[in-house]
Amino acid sequence: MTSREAGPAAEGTAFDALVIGAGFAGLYQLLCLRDRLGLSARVLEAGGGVGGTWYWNRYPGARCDSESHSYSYYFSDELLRDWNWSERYPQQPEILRYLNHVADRFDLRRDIQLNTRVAEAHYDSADNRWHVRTETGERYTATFLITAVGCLSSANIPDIPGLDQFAGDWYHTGGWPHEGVDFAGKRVGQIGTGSTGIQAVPVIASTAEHLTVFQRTANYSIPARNAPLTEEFKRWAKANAAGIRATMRSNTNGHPFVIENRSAFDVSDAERDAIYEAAWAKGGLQFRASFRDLLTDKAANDTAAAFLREKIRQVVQDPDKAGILAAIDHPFATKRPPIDSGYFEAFNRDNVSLVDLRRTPIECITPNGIRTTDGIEHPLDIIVFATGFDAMTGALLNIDIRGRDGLPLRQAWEAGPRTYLGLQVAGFPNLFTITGPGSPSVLCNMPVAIEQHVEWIADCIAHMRARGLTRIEAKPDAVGSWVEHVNEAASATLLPQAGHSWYLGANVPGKPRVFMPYAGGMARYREICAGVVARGYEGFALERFPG
Ligand code: NA7
Repeated sequence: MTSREAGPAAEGTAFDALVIGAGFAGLYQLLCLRDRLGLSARVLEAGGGVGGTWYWNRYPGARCDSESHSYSYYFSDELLRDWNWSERYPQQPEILRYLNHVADRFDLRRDIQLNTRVAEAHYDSADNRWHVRTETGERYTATFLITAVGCLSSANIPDIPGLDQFAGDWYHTGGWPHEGVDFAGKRVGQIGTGSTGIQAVPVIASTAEHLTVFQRTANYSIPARNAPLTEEFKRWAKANAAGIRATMRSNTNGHPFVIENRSAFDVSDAERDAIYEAAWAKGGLQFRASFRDLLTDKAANDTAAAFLREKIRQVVQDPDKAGILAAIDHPFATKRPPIDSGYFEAFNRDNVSLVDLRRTPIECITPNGIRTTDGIEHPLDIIVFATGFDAMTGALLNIDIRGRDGLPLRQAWEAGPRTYLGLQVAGFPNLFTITGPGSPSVLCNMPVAIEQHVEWIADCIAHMRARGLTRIEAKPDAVGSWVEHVNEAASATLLPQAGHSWYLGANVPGKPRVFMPYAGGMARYREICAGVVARGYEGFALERFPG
């Protein structure tokens, strides 16, 4: 901790608001509450620095999949003018520098307490306050409790027998050592081929003696075509910030591109191929914007899937490896679509091998490596778990959050998360969950989703204070209708067809299978939230306490 950040406050200090987490969401929430509303607010952050996801995820190749000029706050024109991104897709250290710059520029650090993990947060209806205890025993209270804990922050480390016997070192990508890991001369095994694993493979392969990739589910990936930003592009992005902001706020996924308004079947086979070739050459997530129906019509999706499988076969020279990598079992983009910098090409290296866990699952970890069910022991010095996260609910449920009458959030969500707008949970007054389950969050460019939630929450609190109201709580029937709507929105797409995706919670054994993010699109969601406000916070009970 540097001296610039806040130390622990006096025992029992009463704040207007406590915010958990100092990533994109927590930083901006603090700014809104403190500087725009004049509240006493404090951020409690488990990490030793600000940055959230970007503080923890320092694995080799860690990079954002959103283009840098869109992976930015858009609330401040001055901030947009000041900051210069260097690459099309920013690397983790650059994003961390950006978030530190934001913390300094807006003088946020004095209200951020680092190295402070929240252990419990209990609502007491007798005083209408949240009573928060940290792992180190400090106690604070607040009228409003706002979670800014991120959607992908609770590591999923699979329970593979024998891990405790492993004689080498092992790491999860989401908790990477700050001093880095030296792979030189090492035999490395990587489990997991999601967005993270796909970024890590080429970088680890370039320094390790040998890399063995353990693939359970084959994945599509589009080349990122990352490159330094030209001066011309930087000038254009600054000059057109208002237009970029408008595009990001008016489309489905919060990215700075528009989804084409044509069906994959409005064009001939040759035209479609040419469109995919151009999108492949351009690179990035925009590939899925080639046609409007890729996520709603299986036949349309099949055309993209076939194109991408063929690309894998063209790139990967060894037909066995190519076959394993191209054996993808779900429609394109129904799991989070990765983008890469040389992923498939890495399998052409002599020092990279591939194990198909569908054919030969992992049996156990031995002191010397990983043994698969064919009896082969793959000798390893280092195991990298690129195995993802207990997404969207894990970080919330890791805190002992209790609402009215001591109801644990874990119990309220036993059958899966139930929220109103992803913002509030019935029975948990004055608790706001930024990018919570039931909001677009991970289906959107995150800073866009975060800014909308943070501003909605700040406006809501301002509305309450202006009227002397001190308690807001989602009504159970509003939660019921919203959960139904979230399910309908998912069912209108192909997204639920990837039966083992983390969108569904299917990557964590025992987790209820519920499609968690709102698939109705960010623009539509923004309108719904605005409509709720226009109708006097429809679906919420607002009260003055004591009454
Ligand atoms: P993901 O997308 O959840 O990927 C995790 C990968 O790890 C995926 O390939 C999993 O296979 C694999 N996995 C998980 N558990 C196991 C076990 N027990 N055995 C073998 N393989 C396993 O996480 P990422 O970190 O890549 O990406 C998370 C998000 O961060 C990403 O989508 C971006 O939004 C940023 P599976 O597919 O479950 O068969």
